[in-house]
Amino acid sequence: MLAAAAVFLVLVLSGSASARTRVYWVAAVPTTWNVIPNEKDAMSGKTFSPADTVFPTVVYRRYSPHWRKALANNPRSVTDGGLIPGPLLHARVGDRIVVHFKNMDTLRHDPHSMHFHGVFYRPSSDGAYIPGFSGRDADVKVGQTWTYRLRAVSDSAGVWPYHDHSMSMEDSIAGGMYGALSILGRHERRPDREFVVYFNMLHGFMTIDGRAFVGNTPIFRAKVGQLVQWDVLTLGDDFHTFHVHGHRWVGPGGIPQDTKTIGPAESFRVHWREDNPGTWLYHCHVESHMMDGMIGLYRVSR
Ligand SMILES: [Cu+2]
Repeated sequence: MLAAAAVFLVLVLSGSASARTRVYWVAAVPTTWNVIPNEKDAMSGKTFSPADTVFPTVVYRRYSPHWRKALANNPRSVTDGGLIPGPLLHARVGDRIVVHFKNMDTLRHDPHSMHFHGVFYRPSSDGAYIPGFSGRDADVKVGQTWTYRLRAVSDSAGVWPYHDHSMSMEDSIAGGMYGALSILGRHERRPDREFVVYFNMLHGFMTIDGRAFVGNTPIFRAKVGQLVQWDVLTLGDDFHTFHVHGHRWVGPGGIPQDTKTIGPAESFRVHWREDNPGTWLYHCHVESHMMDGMIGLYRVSR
């Protein structure tokens, strides 16, 4: 009887038997980024030189505990493995998320921060610069650290952006300093494949995950029968239209869709059970954006 009461008490106190604390270590770091590593637009045949496509910038980077070792932000299968976007942060409804952040911006020497959409937090984890109100969470200077404490609550399931909201926010976002949170419902099944499509203008090109044109943007891969999830996000000033060839998903009201528009700081995820093998295009369907680089390949094998 006493044991049963103790178990009950533990369950009540923890909220859920399966709730976890997810701990991430992230830093703002300088890097040299190439928007078009193969220096080519495969569709038009136009070529570029590194003078057009390579530039120094500051991005979010995943680290091992206490920032001992710089790590890859994401697996190749999720974003093509580069440093744009930042680490994909995973959680499940009920979890606590702890993000330890360090400013290592020795390029611009700007203050930075992290501001998260979609989750519960106190003002000291907001990361947004508010004159006279905000604290160090919004103004992490070079060499300093801050810990953001977040909770994935019942209305957090979905995909959400995070980004710099310090005084240097505009330059930071324009330089590729953004990432995504991917939060599963309490009992939701994990997809077999997860792809992040981050639409943004970068260095004058229209990019997906910081790259422009087929052959540079991520090549996403899946197998027939797999549950695939596409996480679609954008920041900056433009609206985009997400489109994947040869596939449809179920939209609001149960209506099938193969396009969905997205505005600045909006985000969504779509799912399907893969059933159509082949090599397909995914792209922004705003025509000029597609021609300026927002297009990539999706390969489905049997
Ligand atoms: Cu677009």
